[in-house]
Amino acid sequence: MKKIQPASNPKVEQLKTHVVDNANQRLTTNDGSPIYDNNNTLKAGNRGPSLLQDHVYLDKLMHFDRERITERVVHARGSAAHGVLEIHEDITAYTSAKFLQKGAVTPLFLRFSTVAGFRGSTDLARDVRGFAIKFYTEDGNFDLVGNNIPVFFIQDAMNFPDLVHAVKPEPNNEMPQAASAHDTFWDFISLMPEAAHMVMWAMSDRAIPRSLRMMEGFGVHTFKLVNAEGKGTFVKFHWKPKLGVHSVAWNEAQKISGFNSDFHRQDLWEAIEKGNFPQWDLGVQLIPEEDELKYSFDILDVTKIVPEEVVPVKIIGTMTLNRNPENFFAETEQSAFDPGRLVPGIDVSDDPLLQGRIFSYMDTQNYRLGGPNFHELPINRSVNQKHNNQLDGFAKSDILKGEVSYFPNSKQAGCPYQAMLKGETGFQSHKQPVDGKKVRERSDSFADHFTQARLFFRSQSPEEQDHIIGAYSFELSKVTDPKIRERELAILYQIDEALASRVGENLNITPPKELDPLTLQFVRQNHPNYPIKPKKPEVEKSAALSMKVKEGKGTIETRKVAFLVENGVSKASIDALKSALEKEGAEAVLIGPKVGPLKLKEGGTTDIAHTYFTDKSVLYDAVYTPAGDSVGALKANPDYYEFLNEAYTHCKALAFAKGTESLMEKSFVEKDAGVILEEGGDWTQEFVNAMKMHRIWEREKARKVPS
Ligand code: HDD
Repeated sequence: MKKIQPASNPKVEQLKTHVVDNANQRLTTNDGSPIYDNNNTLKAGNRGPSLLQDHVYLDKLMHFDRERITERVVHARGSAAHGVLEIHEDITAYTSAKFLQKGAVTPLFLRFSTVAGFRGSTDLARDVRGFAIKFYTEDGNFDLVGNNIPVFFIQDAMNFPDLVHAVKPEPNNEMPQAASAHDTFWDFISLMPEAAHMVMWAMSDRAIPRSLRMMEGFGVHTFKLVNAEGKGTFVKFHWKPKLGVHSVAWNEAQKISGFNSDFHRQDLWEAIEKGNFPQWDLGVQLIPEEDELKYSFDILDVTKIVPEEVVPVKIIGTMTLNRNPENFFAETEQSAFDPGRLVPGIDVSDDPLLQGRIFSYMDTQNYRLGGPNFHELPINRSVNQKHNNQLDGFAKSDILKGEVSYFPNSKQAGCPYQAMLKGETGFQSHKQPVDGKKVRERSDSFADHFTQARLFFRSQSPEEQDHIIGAYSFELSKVTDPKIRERELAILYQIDEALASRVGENLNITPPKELDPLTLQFVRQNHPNYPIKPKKPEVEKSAALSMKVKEGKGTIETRKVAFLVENGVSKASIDALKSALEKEGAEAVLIGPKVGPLKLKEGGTTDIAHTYFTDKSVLYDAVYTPAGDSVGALKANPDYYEFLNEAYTHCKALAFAKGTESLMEKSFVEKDAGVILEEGGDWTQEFVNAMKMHRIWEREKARKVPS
């Protein structure tokens, strides 16, 4: 991975002016008065009652009592980092946006999130991941508030509060936390076939990423690029991770949630601290305005992708995350994203979900951050100084100079002036013709809910399909109302018969062949003539939708390999694999019986920071047993066997140094392509190659990976 030093940029410099460094400083009150004693309240006598005049205590407690703010109504759990976007292709023909011009380098802040859980919930929930980016461009902030899944559950913003109420913990008992596996979610979903496509993604391994650094990102909606002549081009934004797209198994995800619920947050933080800066390519799918109605699907319908085989993704730039926030609350928590933050050269399309979002985000930030001045918070400030006549409000920090705060004015020579008055461009909405009656209706071009869900399912490898079936079976088994299960199976039947019957088998239900009357009744509210014959799709399969690593394509950069050791382990045996892994950018982590020094066979000690008490195989990508006088202790260690067995079940690569093979006998590890023995040949390379495939999929026969 290319290690780029975090060069300074205008946003970094701006933030620096707000950073407070307490090193070598005296303690003060909030008003700067030096504090003499920070241990004792002011009392009438040292055993007497406290005094109300203790302004030092009042100052401290008044602030403490107000430390918490309202968490985000969705996407409350998040982790973020600073970075830059560099553009290396010329797309001036499509957009005048300055930050998308070849050679432009733009500072940005990216916040990843889960959707349903509260702020303190686990990172490994089965959920969509938010992928929200604020670009600090010279023309102001542009926010691309996307997800790691390219489609959405609903087509119209009117349904958003209902969707969120259905998936969040149920209102009577506030259960379950950060999980969609409950009645209300599936009740709603089984009445809304428009969600079928996105639910398929959410039931796939995409919803349990191995790392935030190994996820794709999508702008999701169709947006518009606008060039200097005012010509519009529809666009879909894609972020393609340099480390590939990878996930954990559901069984692992649930265990990781117990062993380290900050797994993704810590992984992102540590990668950046170590200089392993995560990178994504920025890709665009460009659709000429003339082609708006050309496809079998409607490009304004957010439940549809534009298959990459139909419109290729053109790579135009690279995003690098290269700096952790200085302070979680000030930056990550107070960051306020809004799809309505647009800059010249980019505009919204008529997608009714996108249109509805434009209101919701600004409104929620006003509430969550306590008033209309949230854009003056350091993390939200544009790098170009804003100039307008907006005044006052809670927590105003800009100090407007002079007596003029209105437009037009003559006292300040008409300033701040409108761009048009000086022949400058400024933000101009794309001049698209609009004609229509005011109606609350849904276009019938939005009525095909199953073709792309089928495309997704049929584009998956057999193992990925098994995981999807497992996920539906898990979630629907948690649903207590049998009618809801049946209603959902009727939807699955419309997508793919085999999918429906395999999930049905696990639930003891024969899938109904027709949609449930309640579901139909609901769909006909939007489409009175439903069912409407879908158009023939352009493609039946799309290779880009499968995450399975193509032979020879993988990388093991930043992957972590557990070296299982006990006293007496051989340093030479450790080093043999360690150096091979480090050459590939991976990391060897010794797991020993206790923290502190561990005796080496060759004499001397090595320091152990990770132990069998704290670290489990689910936190690692592969496992190695080095040789030495440690074999006896390993043989007697049940934690060692738990480690091996779990790594094996989760289809990870395992290596055994010469003399440790016998340890396999007491485990249920069986020799296969992913179990590498140190016996002649280039075993370290074989191990690296096995890891590059991410998982040893051949090992995964049905039910080998527990649900
Ligand atoms: Fe949303 C937050 C992504 C539809 C209303 N949304 C939020 C965040 C992400 C998304 C990544 C977290 C931003 C952050 O890190 O602070 N939302 C999406 C995507 C959608 C989508 C990709 C569909 C394509 N959202 C959507 C709709 C509405 C909202 C239709 C309402 C009409 N979303 C919100 C919100 C949130 C939010 C209530 C909660 C916290 C916040 O905005 O800042 O306004």
